[in-house]
Amino acid sequence: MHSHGAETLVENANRVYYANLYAKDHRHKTFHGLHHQASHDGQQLLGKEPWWKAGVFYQVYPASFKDSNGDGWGDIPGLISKLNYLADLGVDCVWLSPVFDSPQQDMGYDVRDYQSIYAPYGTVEDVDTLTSECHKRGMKLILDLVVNHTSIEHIWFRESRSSRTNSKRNWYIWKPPRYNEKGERIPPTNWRGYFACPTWTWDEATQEYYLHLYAPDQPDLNWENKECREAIYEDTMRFWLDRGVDGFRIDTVNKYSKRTEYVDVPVTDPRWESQPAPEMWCNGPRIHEFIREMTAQALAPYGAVSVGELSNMAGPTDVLPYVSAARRELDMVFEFSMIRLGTGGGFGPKYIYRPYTLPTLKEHVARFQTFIEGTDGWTTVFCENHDNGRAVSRFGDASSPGLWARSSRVLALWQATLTGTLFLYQGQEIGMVNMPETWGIEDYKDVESRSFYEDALQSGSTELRDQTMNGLRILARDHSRIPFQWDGNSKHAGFSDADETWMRVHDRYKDINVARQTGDPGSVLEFWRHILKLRKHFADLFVYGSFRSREDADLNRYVYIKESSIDIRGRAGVKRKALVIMNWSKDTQSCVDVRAALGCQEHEVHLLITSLDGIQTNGVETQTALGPWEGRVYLNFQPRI
Ligand code: TEU
Repeated sequence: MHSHGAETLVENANRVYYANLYAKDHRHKTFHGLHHQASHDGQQLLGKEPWWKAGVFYQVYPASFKDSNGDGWGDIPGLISKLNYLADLGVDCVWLSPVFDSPQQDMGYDVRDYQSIYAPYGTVEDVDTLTSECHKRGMKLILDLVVNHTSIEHIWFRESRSSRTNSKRNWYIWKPPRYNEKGERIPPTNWRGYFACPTWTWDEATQEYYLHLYAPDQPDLNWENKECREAIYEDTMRFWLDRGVDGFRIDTVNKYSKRTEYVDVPVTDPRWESQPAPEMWCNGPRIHEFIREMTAQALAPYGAVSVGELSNMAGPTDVLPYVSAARRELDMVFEFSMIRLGTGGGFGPKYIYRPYTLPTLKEHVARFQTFIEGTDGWTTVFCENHDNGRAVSRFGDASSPGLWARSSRVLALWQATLTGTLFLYQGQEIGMVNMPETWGIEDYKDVESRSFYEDALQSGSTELRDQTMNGLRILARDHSRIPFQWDGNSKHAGFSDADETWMRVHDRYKDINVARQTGDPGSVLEFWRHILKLRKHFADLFVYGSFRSREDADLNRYVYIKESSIDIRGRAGVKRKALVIMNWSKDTQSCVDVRAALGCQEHEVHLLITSLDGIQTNGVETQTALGPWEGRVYLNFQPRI
């Protein structure tokens, strides 16, 4: 326990600390914020490391961010008009989801032309302006590279399907039909793809099937074909890097190399004719060769940053080769085991909700926090993107009165204290929540949601239909795709002044929006802004520190230690440490023994932050119980600013 005197000392130190930090924030704001300064306590590491490790990435979903021309779709000029907002938040790099010309069967993940822009988003020149406007503000820009497949309308596919002898026939994967014992034509294999349909579509004109892991409108490119690979490097990557973008988020990066034997997989789900077969296309025999070639030929010459999307990974040993620096494959990857929690698997039962407990979540996080230790690999931190429900609705408490903001701040504290490169998804910083439960299937626009729902309807089982709808209400990709909430007074939450927007604006926009939260120190937005600064300031702990979980089996408390490679000033051999303790429940929970956890004396413990009222830390002792959805960070040293 604190003696009264020591407690006052700690409180005073904290008060002075925050006063200084805030004064500094305001001074620095004029030149783009504290996060761009690299000369702080604990930031010695930053000089040696590439910018993207401690950089904060922010994903923009262009259709829903900001509409500048009143057509109900977001656009690039709209995004440009909000770049100051992103710079002020502490963003270092904008990741823009696909804006290329596309028939929009899968929201631009079906590209018709890599070198032009879907007209409602703007033009190639708008992307150039976006790049330079980002650069002016000290931010980078990465685009979304979708090169596992194209749209069915891409010229390459139109040529490929034009005849069996066309020179681009082998740029896609074509196979002859099989016939069953009744003499009926059946697909080359029994594989089921990601959007609740078989992976093969019959082409009447040329009498063969083509492969598509996603929708029938998204035929897979054949990476086995060298000319095709070269065209991908030239027409997609070099084209945009030559124009000045800083790199790519690379879609479905571990699916380019398919297993070469096209054979049936065992029946694991007898409800469907086609069966999940990710082992036939994930991490295939030539995948590392392809990625190394791509990096060597198209990315490395430009110093481009890359973050690849991996799915269906067995575990860290499979992930490491992709991100080991010596192998020169990818800078970073997204590994999905945590973000998939609650789903019933990627294929048939994806939207049959599967409850899980906090220890399971902790286990996934710990695995992908620690797997890089002692290696030359790197990891990423994220809990939202355009393919998942909102984090506060899934992991926090979006609906109990009073707990939405508290749990949103705890999730911010969690993300901002984890090791790796941090990715934020638009709206996460204001605690945007899932679509209201009262909205019906007609408000879900996503091809995946629609396909799974349709599939459930076709099964004739009302139970399956209801279960699917229930799962969609929690997990659907649509939740993250509704318009961004800028303010509570304007039409469509300030997103657009069109009569109608492409997706409905959330009913709660009057409560949850940027204008309302700006300048309110207890708001989710200001908490994010603040904690991102702390993350940078204590980068040795939060970005680069080693991760040790504690209380693994605790169902409500989430506790871990981050340890720096740097000694406490003046105490050789004693490492700087942070203890993160969060209450992930609506009930009060006891605190852990902070002193013992940090292995130091009581007077050496410093409370860095509590999520309770944003930055207000006064009066919190190390032994005080944690209120509902409260998180704290303690240090074993006196922080300096
Ligand atoms: O997603 C790839 C993917 O396989 C999944 O992670 C995705 O979440 C899907 O829902 C699986 O069921 C990428 C894009 O992020 C996604 O938006 C696209 O639909 C997909 O590729 C196809 O391009």
